[in-house]
Amino acid sequence: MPLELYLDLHSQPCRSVFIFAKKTNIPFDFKFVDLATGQQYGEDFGKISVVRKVPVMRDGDFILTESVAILKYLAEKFGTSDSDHWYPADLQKRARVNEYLSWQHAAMRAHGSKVFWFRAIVPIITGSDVPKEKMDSAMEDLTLSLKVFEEKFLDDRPFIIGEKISLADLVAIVEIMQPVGTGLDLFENRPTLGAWRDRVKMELGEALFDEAHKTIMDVASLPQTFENNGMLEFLKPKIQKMFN
Ligand SMILES: N[C@@H](CCC(=O)N[C@@H](CS)C(=O)NCC(=O)O)C(=O)O
Repeated sequence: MPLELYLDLHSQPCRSVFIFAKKTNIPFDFKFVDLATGQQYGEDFGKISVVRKVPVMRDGDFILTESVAILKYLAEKFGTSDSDHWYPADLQKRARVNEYLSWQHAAMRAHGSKVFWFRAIVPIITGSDVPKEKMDSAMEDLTLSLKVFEEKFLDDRPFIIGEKISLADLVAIVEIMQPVGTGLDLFENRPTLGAWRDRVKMELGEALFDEAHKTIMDVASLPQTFENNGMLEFLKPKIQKMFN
């Protein structure tokens, strides 16, 4: 039985798992979980994961949540000497990958997601723009994360661990593309970041990169989807939490 991946490509962690499985030719069944219609709260998905978030992987009887754990599982299970660079056996290179994967949760992911929600989702749900001071503060946090990314994690290297792409670059690019999907050009005036994005895109292959990011580059269709599926009321408490 092929591996099952439960995904919605609006989600950054889902895109990293999707791209990795495709790029490394791991056979899998794509199980679509439509977040915009709340499918993650349905009975069927509840049997797969009580966490009710995507991505989820099922390999036979083994079910795994958390994108980073899934990526490492796939890299370790299907890894070959040719694909070692994704999650290197070398102690210090692997530690560098883990360093980025540990840092990003509360930095790049948290800050990029907040800007995405403030620009794309909150206005749909509340009917008005996020107050300027809140937006400015969210942008400041994201700017700082991007600065740390460029200065510490990239420095003058082509990729985070050096000459080769790794899981760290993959997890970074999908998070950075989330606010970009709202029309924010984060690469403008950031030549180091832009050149790295181009290298990552080339390594992954433009077609795969674009296939994975197509839905997030079309966030303009979300308001209608939310309205059609009665998600507006449901999402309001989430938004309130964000402002507290
Ligand atoms: N730390 C988790 C985060 C998973 C996560 O937050 N998934 C979001 C989409 S990006 C989700 O499924 N949200 C559904 C919800 O909260 O209702 C991972 O890396 O897999």
